[in-house]
Order: sequence, then C-alpha cells, then structure tokens
Amino acid sequence: MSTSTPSKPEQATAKAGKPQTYGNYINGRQVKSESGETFASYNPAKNDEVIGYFPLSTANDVKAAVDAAHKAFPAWKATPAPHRAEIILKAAHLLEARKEELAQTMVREMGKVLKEARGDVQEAIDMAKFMAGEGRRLIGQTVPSELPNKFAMSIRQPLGVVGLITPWNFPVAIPSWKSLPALVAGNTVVLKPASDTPLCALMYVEILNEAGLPPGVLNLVTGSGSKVGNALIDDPRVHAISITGSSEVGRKVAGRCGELMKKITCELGGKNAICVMEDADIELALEGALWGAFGTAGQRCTAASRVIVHKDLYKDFCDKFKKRTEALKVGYGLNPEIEVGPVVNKEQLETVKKYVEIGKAEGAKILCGGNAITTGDCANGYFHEPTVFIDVKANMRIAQEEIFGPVTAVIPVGSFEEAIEVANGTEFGLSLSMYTQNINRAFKAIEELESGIVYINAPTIGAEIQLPFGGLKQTGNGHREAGSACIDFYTEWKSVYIDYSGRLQKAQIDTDSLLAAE
Ligand code: UN1
Repeated sequence: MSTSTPSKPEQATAKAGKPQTYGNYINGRQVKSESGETFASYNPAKNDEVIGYFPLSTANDVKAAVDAAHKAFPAWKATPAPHRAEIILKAAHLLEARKEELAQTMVREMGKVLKEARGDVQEAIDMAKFMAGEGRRLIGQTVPSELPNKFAMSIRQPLGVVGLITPWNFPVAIPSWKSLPALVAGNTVVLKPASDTPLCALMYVEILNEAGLPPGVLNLVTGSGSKVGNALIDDPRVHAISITGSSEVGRKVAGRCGELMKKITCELGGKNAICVMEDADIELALEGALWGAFGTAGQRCTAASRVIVHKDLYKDFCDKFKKRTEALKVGYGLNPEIEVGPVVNKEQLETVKKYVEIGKAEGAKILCGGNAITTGDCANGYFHEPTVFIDVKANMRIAQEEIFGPVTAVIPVGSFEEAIEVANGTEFGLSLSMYTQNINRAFKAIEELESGIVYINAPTIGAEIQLPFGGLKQTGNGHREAGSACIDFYTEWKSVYIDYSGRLQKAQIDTDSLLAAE
C-alpha cells in the first residue's frame, strides 16, 4: 500500500472512521519519511479495516532520528535522574488517563481481547511507576580500598543513543520495558516498532513526549526491519540494541552487533511448559493451562505451548481440557465476552496451520480444534480454533518449536523426574511451571527447571514488572528486562578511585609493605 503523507500529520489518537496517515516521530514531532511512501496497519479481526498509514522509512530517516537523539543526549544525561524520573511519573499518569483509548486501539490493531489489552497498557503504567522510583536509586557501590586514605566507588552512566526493536504482541508494554529504563538512566532512544502495531507505538511515544521529554530524547521510526532495523544497528552513534522478536531475527541482529562490538540484549523464542503432577489440584491446573495456552491466542513468548501431565490423571485431564477448550469464545476482542481473538496476520495464521499439519503428520492426536475459522463474525479475520494435541512425544516438532498461536501439545509422563526432564528438553528456557501440592517437589522444581521464570501452581504467563524477565539457552543472551536488573543493560559501570593521601600509592604492591609493617 502506498500513498503520499499529508503535509501536517495528525496527532496519533484512536479515532475510528477514515484512517489517518501518520509520520515518524523525530525531535518532538511527527515528520514525513523522505520516501513519501507508507504502509497500512490492518485490523486482524476485520482485515478490510485499515487502522492507519505509516511511513515506509529509509536509512536517511533513521539517520535523522539518530541525529536528533545524539544531539539531545548531553543535556538529557546532565539532567538529574530524579528529574528525569518525574517526567516518567507524569507519563504514568497520562497513560492511566488514556488507558482505555490505548487498549481499544490495541484490540483493533493486533487483535488481543480487551481485558488483555488493558493489561498490556497497565504493564506499561506499572513499569513507568517502577522506573520513576529507579530515578532516585540508580544504585552504585562504595567499597573499601586496600590502601589508606583512598576511596573506591562505582557509579552508573548512560550509554548514549540506544536502538530499540519491539514486537507486536505486547505493543505498549514491551516498548515501555525497554524505553523507560533507558530514559531514566539518561540515554536517548530511537524506537523501531513492529509493522503490525505502529499506531500503539506512536501513541506511546507521543504520550511520553507530552509528559515533558525534551525533543529528540525519544524518537520513533517505522518501516521494514531490513531498512530501518539494519540502519539503526549499523549507525556508529547507536551504542546498544535491545530486541524482542523471533530467534531467527534475534540471532542475526546479535551477530551483527557482535561484529560491531555493540551491547545487545535479545528476548527471543520460548517453548514453555506447564507440568501437572498427580498430586496437583486438577481444576487449578486446568484453569492455568487454558489461560497459559490460549491467552493472547497463544501469541506470547511465555505461552504454555506444552502441557506435561502425569499419567495417573492424564485421561481425566484431557477430557476436562477438551470441554474447557471447546467452550472458549473466539471472536472480535472488542466484544467483552470474547476470550480468544485472532492471530495477528495472514502469515501467522499460515504458520499455525502449517504446524497443525506437522503435528498430525508426526502422529499426535487432535483432541479439539485444528482448523482456521472462516465463517460468521470470524469470516474476515485471521482466526484459528484453540487447538489441543494429545499423545505428543517430547521430541516432536510441535513440542520443540515455537508456534506462536493457539496450539498446545499435551505430553504424558510417568514421574516427577521425567516431567522435569521433558520440561527442560528444548532449546529454549523462558518460563516453566509446576503444579503440585507437595512442597518438597515445588522447591525441587524451582531448583531444577532450566528457565529464567518459574511458576508454582500458576501458569507460564503473567510476569510482573518488578522482577527480572528473560530466559536461558536460546531464549536470550544473558540480560534481563524489567525489575531493577534491567538498569544493568542501559548503563555502563564506571569505577572511581579517589586518593587523598597526597602521595603515589601502588595497588597490589604497597599493600605488601603495609602488611609487613604490621
Ligand atoms: C512476551 O510475550 O514477550 O509474562 C511478554 C507475560 C507478560 C509479558 C509477555 N507479562 O506473559
């Protein structure tokens, strides 16, 4: 889709009706792309509804955004962190005031149901309040020096301009996870949002600017990964990249950043599992499996795409899971009764369909679902039935590869030990859950499960922002988002030694003579 952009771009709001054309957001205002071309964002539940037109940006647009961020950096760095935090707190209140508008836009733009869309915005509000507090911490260390009359401490300093590449599945929450710690720590930002959710991202960026960020501190450029993403990564003035996305893209970005010696944090795929032991509260586990597998139509990095069930309650669990899954209401997320929305786009629907075929060909049995929905209210959208495979073997592709849709694989096991082994038996390590009433097993699971997030008697989704978020193995590269831990990525440590002895003191050497003199 290609149109020309208007000379005075609209302020980003959630107005229904005739779709507007929006700009990039650079140096405190919307601006056109030099390409003059745009792409459309569509409603995945009603694919004839255009949400808006957004710039198909070029490397020069990215350069303009990095110019602005680079220029804004010294003054932003020099602004006391508690003052930066005040702006972020104000943004929290503005996000609260516009929560419903943002949530409804999100439902229209990417399909998650209204309650969950409100939760997504709430996650950004929580993050803003938490990071506002961080502005009065940004904690360093003071430690004793080994020499007399010498002071030793470490402080944190911002990196400079950081590039953020964000996905469509949490279109407000994830930009907040990345941008708010970056900003409170004194960095300036260029954000490249997913092309499925540019309006949510633009509204978020405008709200932050309205809260009082100086022009150029937070910028946004829309367009393709190959043009916008690559130009951002390659710009020598961009000191760090944070990306949430597919493993395939993440690996490429991490490789390029490695060559350029840039700091990079990746939050990539998952193949999360809920383990249900024979001593579990089965009703609780069922509720958890339903929510974990089909919340956000399975399009969460944390989705429970495997359910590992002890053989003693396997049959009972499967019977009940079928009934509960078949009762889920699928449809347009703006209707408050709907529990499962569409998947985000045609490509994603094709991926889900492909994996259903793979599962069948591998010999797994379909317990319920298995088809795209093409009739009634769902006729014009990318809907797929919530689908449960049973009798799945741990090494099947549907039990190993991330599907990112409303499909889960139930795997029978014979023991607690086998459940742990199967849960750990993938290349990913984001979120794992154990349902058991036995406290010893619960603690054993906390110790043995190989994932960045462990839940006991709760599903794999629903992390809170005050704890670190991220995964082991192929899920990430060792960094964490959210929690106080996220500050580590967005700051450099500076170690400072202050010698007030008035003479040259030699560390590691004079220490010997000090000891000898005792
Ligand atoms: C993601 O899917 O990338 O824990 C993020 C959860 C949400 C965040 C998911 N709070 O499920």
